[in-house]
Amino acid sequence: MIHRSPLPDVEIPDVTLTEFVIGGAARFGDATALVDGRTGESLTYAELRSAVTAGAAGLAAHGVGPGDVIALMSHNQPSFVVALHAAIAAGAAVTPINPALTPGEIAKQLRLAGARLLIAAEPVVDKALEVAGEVFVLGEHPRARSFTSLFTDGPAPELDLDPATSVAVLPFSSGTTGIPKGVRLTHRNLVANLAQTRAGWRIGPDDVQAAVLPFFHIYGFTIILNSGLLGGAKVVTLPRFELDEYLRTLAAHRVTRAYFAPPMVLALATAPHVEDHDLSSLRFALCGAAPLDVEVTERAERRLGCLIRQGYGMTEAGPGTHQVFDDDFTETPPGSVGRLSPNTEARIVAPGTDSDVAPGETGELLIRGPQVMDGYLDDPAATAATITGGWLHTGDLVRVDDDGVFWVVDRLKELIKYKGYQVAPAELEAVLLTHPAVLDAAVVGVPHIEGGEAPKAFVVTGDTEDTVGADELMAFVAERVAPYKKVREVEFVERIPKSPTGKILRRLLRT
Ligand code: 4UU
Repeated sequence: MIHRSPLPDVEIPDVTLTEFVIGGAARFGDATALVDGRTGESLTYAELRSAVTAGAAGLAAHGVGPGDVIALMSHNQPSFVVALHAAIAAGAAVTPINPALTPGEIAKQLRLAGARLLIAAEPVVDKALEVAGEVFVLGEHPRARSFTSLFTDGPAPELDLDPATSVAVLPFSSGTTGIPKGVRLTHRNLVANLAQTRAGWRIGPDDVQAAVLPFFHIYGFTIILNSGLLGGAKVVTLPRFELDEYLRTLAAHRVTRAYFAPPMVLALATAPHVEDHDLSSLRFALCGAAPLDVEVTERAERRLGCLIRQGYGMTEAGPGTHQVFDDDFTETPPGSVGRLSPNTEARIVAPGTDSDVAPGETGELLIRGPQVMDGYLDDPAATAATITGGWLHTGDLVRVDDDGVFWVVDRLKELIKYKGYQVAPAELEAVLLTHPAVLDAAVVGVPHIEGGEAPKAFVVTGDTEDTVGADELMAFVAERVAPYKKVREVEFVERIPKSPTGKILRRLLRT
């Protein structure tokens, strides 16, 4: 059975992402588009548009154009947005990089993405210079040219690109299995997802969006940043989540729409002094990227004075597939992820089969719609395993009720989510196997208070068991991966359970 959205299909304009998102900037003119919540630095829509044009013209003069990939590594700040849309308006695809990555991890993404230059935030320029050929800095740095020094007058380049086939953004995701892969999101994928979500959420010039979740991740990118700009809202950026600063920012900017990941909701539910802040402007709060406990949600709602509902999606779907629409925000049960977005179809199948489960039963969610990625970069095998007959395999177990409301029940895929960030077990296993004492290794997610879940490694050391301890192995991994990917528990075992074909049987390790 194919499930469909209760909303009618929306039209998907045949334009580039940047034209769609800030092409209409003239309508909002002198309204504030972006404010740095920490420094107060701000840009109006008119200023954003002219900075993007100057940046695009400058990049084009520098030789950047369609077919090129530009890497962007920064925390949330207004200049991230200028660089992002300038690169896209120059015709390039942008691969966003998490600034927490180690130099080795950054080098790998640059290489896989085929990035020709890297635009980096000032605090991570030194790391960028270790691994990238050409680095521009957002801000100033003694060893790197500033991105704004590229700006030139003159029109943005005329682009001859097909929005349906040209990649706009290339985020990395491990999907249902394996190591992180470039996700080819075309202009059309992202324009579609923005048009789809707009149908369910009324974001307008009176709205103020709090943007602390990172723009380098698809949730921050599409749902928070670009949805906000499309609607003409004021987007207030913060570089990281610090509870007191966050609450002060909500109050000072009279934020109307807040976007959370589960650790933020947990912090709001348990921290003192939340009520000391005037949060009366808040009308909408969304949480996504990982499972959220209903009891924690209710505690946080009472202190915020605003309902919290969940969003769901994945990088490979640009990301949104389900929404709690503004119109049914109150009635949609907490704990659910709402209904299908327009132009989005779903099936729920028995895992590993192509058979639909009986109504109300739990199974793997498959998604079909214009937001589903064009495929993984340079990986036809992974693409073919993930999209079959036009259906994207989410690797999530869900059920749907009679009202068309979906519930995420469990995760079938091997992916671990630490604070909502992707951690790919295969990546950590590969690191562990480079340790001389490790004969075999398997990594699974285990419950973790702060992170929701965290990586635990099962390790076979054979005869050398006495010479390598858990702490040493954890330190070995920690030196090689970003902090959020750290292995936080190690168990030595005699062997790793595997299927006859050699696949790790992770379910057996999790119990
Ligand atoms: C249980 O995390 C994301 C996207 C988050 C998102 C999307 C639309 C948040 C709000 C929104 O409106 O993308 P990825 O690719 O990093 O991770 C995708 C995976 C899913 O497959 C699922 O396993 O993250 C998990 N996930 C969730 N799990 C995402 N949202 C939820 C959720 N409950 N609400």
